[in-house]
Amino acid sequence: MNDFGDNFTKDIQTIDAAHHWHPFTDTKSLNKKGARVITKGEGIYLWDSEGNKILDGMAGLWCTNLGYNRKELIEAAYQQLQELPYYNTFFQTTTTPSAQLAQEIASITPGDLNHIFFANSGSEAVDTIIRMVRHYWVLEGQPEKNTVIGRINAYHGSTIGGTSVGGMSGMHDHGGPYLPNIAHVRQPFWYKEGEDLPPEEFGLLAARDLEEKILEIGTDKVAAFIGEPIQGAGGVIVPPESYWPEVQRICQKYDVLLAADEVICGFGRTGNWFGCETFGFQPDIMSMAKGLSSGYLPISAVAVGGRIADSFIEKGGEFYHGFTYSGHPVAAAVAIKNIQILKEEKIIETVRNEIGPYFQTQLHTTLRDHPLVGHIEGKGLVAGIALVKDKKSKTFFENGGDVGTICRDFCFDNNLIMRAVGDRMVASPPLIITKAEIDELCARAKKCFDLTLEKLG
Ligand code: PXG
Repeated sequence: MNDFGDNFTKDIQTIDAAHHWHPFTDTKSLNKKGARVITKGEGIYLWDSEGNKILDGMAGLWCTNLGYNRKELIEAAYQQLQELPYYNTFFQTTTTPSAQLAQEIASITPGDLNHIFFANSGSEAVDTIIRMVRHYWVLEGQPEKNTVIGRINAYHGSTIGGTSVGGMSGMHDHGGPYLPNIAHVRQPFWYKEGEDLPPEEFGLLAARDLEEKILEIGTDKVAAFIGEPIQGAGGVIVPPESYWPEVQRICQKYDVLLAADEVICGFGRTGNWFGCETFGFQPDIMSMAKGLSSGYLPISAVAVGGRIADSFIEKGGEFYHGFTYSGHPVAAAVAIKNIQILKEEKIIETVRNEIGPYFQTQLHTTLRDHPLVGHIEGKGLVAGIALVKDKKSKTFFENGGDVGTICRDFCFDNNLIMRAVGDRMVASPPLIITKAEIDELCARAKKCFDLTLEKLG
């Protein structure tokens, strides 16, 4: 039985299987079992059509930072819908929310990232960065400085541009060939690729792979480097502290623009407004999405620093780029309210000083000694947990992501949402999570890790 009548779940699953093609999903196997129908959310919890209450340890897809059913966000959207549901910003017009949101974002971004270009998704923001940095060098009289460097195992979205600079080999196998003049360097994945070096030494080594690549391609040919402060979809890879300052030094030395993809790290996830602040570097340009509106409506932005913006404004004339919904007034109104709540309730300070450290400590306390857990890394309210075959000798499972998938499925069946990335379990709960809820998350995770171990025999 459920709240909706006996056949509700089945009926939705049937039409879903017949007509709804899901992203990143094996349709055949999903259709066999039927998708779980999510019907309601409140705080950090979701409910499905069977009445199960689920702890959302992923904040949707790393985005519902203020949790579900925040009345002020809903009210902001409703009011703006009544006032002006849509107007564009292409042809010499603006709207009040889009102008105000641009000002608001400029006030929270570090350095001189004061010019804000709006889009609707993280992927579009990344594509915008690719087009902007390449055109910047055209405006500066160096049209051949057009290679963009990303990293192996980075995720920057599913559009052609995002997939190209992203470093997921599986994605490159689908739908290519991808953009020319893109290169990839190694990731700062100390636990798996640290070569027995102390983390700080390995951080420098990983950064210097970028230097080698720039020199190999030619300093006059590299436009920009793009990276997530913490790789999210790649499994929550937290770089050693030496990594980002060294990347910044290298970019400055060779006059390569530095782009931060803050789609996951932005808006408090790591305990600061942006991940670049947590890791001590200043990008020339950054993308943001997800937490910008707490996922209530699709909106993303690119914050552009003075160097690039001034060149476009002074020399560029019209930049042929934009989206119908760039600066959508309803999404912008929600984002303004979202930022206001983050400020008024000091949520980011709380993540930095109290709830983030508590989350990391509790994860360690609960899971560190578990036979399956090789390593736990995280910052603020995001963490990655490596599952290993043998803890002492640090032996990884041969079969890639199978164990992660088993564990993820146990979580799902036990009303806890955690992501599996290969053999890494990932958590990224809403920023409003309480200490008691963190305890509950950890206890449920432990139970599911136990079930996984049991199943592996
Ligand atoms: N950059 C980063 C760093 C991201 O994490 C994007 C760009 C693309 O954003 P859009 O809004 O176009 O999806 C992302 C998105 C996962 C998962 O399973 C992660 C993302 C999206 C969907 C699933 O971890 N990140």
